[in-house]
Amino acid sequence: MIVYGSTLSPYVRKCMVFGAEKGLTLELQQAGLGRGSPDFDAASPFGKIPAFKDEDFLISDSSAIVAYLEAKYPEPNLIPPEPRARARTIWYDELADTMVMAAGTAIFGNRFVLPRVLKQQCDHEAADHAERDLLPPLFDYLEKVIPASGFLVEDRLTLADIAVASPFATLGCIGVAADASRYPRTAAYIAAILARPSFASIVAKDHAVVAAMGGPVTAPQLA
Ligand SMILES: N[C@@H](CCC(=O)N[C@@H](CS)C(=O)NCC(=O)O)C(=O)O
Repeated sequence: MIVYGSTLSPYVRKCMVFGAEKGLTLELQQAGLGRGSPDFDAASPFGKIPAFKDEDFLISDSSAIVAYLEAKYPEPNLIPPEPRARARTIWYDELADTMVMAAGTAIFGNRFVLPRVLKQQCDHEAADHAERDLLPPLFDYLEKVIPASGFLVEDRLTLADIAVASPFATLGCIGVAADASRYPRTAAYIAAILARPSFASIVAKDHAVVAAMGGPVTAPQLA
């Protein structure tokens, strides 16, 4: 099975970690931002990453991909069958994919992707606004809901933890993180999830890629 994309994308990393935690072997093929094979183009009609291929089956969208993997390889389950736990898992996946990613994209996009990768003008005010105004309510919320077990749903690892932690792995590559003095539970939770072997090997490579490309751009400039 092939995942197309770059693990700097939280959505792509979510799929790779989900597969790893299930004990699956997923091959990563670089794609996105103009790169990609005909299969990638066929799988992702709007060129977004991740896309996915399993034999003759092509699909894109991280949530569609993990739903497919969960249905095809039900155990160990990472999307709980129990109705309430399943609904809460999907809530956290959506929260990550929408609200956390809105903040994350504004920050990572303007401080790294636009200036370093695409060599385009970036909007520092948008990044600063996201860090100052969009992230704190999310951290306030996580601080309230993270259970003592360190897992968001059923006191064990589920898609909820993978989806929520993944954007913070990307932000960590440019030095943006939950302040441990203000958000101790959230900071410890994110660190623990990202320390799992399924995340750690990927995140180490992501950090190296970002550093090799010059790290974040935080002063207004045209790269
Ligand atoms: N809902 C999609 C979002 C995918 C997405 O927006 N990926 C970004 C990278 S983080 C992308 O491909 N951006 C390039 C573009 O929009 O052209 C998912 O969960 O996979």
